[in-house]
Amino acid sequence: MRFAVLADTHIGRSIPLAIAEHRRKAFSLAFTKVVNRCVERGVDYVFIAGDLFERRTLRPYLVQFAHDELYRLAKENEERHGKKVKILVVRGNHDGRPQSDTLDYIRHPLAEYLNVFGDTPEESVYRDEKVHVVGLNYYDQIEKAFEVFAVPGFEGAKGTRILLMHHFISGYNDVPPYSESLNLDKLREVKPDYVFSGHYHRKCEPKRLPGGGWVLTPGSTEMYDFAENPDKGFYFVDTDGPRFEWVPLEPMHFMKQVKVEANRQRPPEWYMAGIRDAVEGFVEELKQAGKQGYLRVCVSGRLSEGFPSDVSSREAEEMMEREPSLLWIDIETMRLDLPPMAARPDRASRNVAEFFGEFGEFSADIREMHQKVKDALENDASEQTGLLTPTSRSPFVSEWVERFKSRRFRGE
Ligand SMILES: [Mn+2]
Repeated sequence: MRFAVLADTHIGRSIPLAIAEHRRKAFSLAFTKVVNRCVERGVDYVFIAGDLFERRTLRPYLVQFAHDELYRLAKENEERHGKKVKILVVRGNHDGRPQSDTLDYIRHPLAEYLNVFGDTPEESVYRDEKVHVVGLNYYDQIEKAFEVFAVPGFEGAKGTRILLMHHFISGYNDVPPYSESLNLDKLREVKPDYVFSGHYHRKCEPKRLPGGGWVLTPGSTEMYDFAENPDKGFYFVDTDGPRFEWVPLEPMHFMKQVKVEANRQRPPEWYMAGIRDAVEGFVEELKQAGKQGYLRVCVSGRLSEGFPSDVSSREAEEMMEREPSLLWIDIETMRLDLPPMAARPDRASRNVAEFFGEFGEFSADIREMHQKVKDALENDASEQTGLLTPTSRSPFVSEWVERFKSRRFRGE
C-alpha cells in the first residue's frame, strides 16, 4: 500500500493582509502540487492531518477549489493507476469547531473517495479490509479526547492500525510552552502501526514508537509565516518496509525577516540607511532565486534625535514600486526608542539652584552636584547607554550621601 501523508495546507490563508491575494494563491498552489504528485505516483490512501482550511468561513470559490482538487485526485488516480483512493481528513483547530466546521462543505454522501471524521465514537473510526483508522479531530482537552475516542476506537481493530490526528506530540515535536500534547508512551497504548499528525508546522523525520509503530509529522505545505523555515512538503509512505519518501514543495514566494539594530544612539538617517541596505540585499536574493517576495524589517535601538516617525517607509515604498519582485515591505519601528530625556536641549538653560530654591542653602549643593555630573557625563558617558558606568558613578553617590549627612533635614 502507498499512503500520502500531509497536513496544514491552510487553504485560504491571506496573512499578511497587504498581500492577501498572493498568499491565497500560494496555499492553493501548494495543494494543487500535492494532488499532482499523488496522481503521478499513484496512491491507495491520502491522510490529511487537519487544518485543510485556514478558517471556518471562507470565500466560496476556495471551498469549491478544495472540493474539485480532491475529486480530481480520486478520478485521475483511478484513471492512471486503476486504484480507488480513499482520502481521510480530520479537523484541525483552523477548520472550525465540533458541529460547525469548513469540512462540512466538502462532505458529500456520494463522494465515496472521501471520509471526513466526526465527533462521535462511531464517526471517529474508518475501516475497510486493509486499514483501521481512528481520526482524532482537534479538541482543547486532548488527553480526555484520546480516552473518549482513540482508546475505544481501536477495540477489535483488524488490518493496519492508523491514528490520524491534529495535535502536538511531545518527545517528537517541539511543543510550545503551555500547549496540550500527547506523548509517545500515551500513543503506544493504542498499539498503532502509524500515527500521522498535523498541527506542528515543521517537517519531522519518521520516528519509531517505543515498542513498535511509527509517528510522522509532515509539517505544513507552505510558509505559514515569516518565522517558519522553507523546508515544506509532504510524505509518501510505502507500507513495504516501510519506506518513507519526503516530497519537497518549494514555497511560492520568498519571505524574509531582517533586523536593523543599533547598539548605541543613532539618528533617523542611520536607521534609514540600514533599511535601504536590507531592501537592496533582499532584491538581490530575489533575483538569484527568480522569485517574488516579501520582506519585514524590524528596526530597534535608540534614537539620538528626532522621533520614530522620522524613520519613514517612503523610500522602501518607492523601491517597491520600481521593483516588481518586491511584493511587500513591512517596516516595524515599534522597538525604536526616543532619545533619552538628558538629551533634551531646553535642560541646559535651566537655573538649577533657582529650580530647587525651596531647599534653601541646600540648593547650592544641588547646583554643584548637577554641574559635576553634567561635566562627567560629557567626558565619560557610555557610548552605548549615554549614562555613567558604575565605577565613574560611585564617587558621586558617596559624595551625595556625605552632603545629605552633613545637613539636618526636618529638624533632626
Ligand atoms: Mn496549522
